[in-house]
Amino acid sequence: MKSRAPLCSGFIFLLGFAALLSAQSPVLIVEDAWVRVTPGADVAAAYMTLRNLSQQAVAVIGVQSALAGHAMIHESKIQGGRSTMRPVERLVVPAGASVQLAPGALHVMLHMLTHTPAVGESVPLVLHLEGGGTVAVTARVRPLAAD
Ligand SMILES: [Cu+2]
Repeated sequence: MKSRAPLCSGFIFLLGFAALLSAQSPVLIVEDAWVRVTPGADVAAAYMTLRNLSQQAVAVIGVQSALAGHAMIHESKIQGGRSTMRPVERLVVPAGASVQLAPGALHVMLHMLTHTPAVGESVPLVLHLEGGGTVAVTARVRPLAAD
């Protein structure tokens, strides 16, 4: 029983160190971020690859964009021959792994667009991580036919 206290404080020290690390270095890297715009629609979808460089799972719990009044993560699925979407409140990227947001699957849904962005335009996105961190992303607008 005596050896318990030092072990415990060592663990708390480690936790504190991990928190410090995650505050200073990016745990989540975003690659190939792009937005597909449908002319005339007031929604658009953003796609990207999330790479977790850390040794702990990272969860994305929210998205914001200056282009959209409301943004959230969706997952598309084929159900009964029809394509449906459901909100993903918490997208987990396992330690050392990647998760792809791509057409027909996971995507960031941008609702209430402030304007229809032009092909080539840069769209800023902010990913909110569980635990308080954020990741800034710049997504490039590609034409409707892109995939
Ligand atoms: Cu959607």
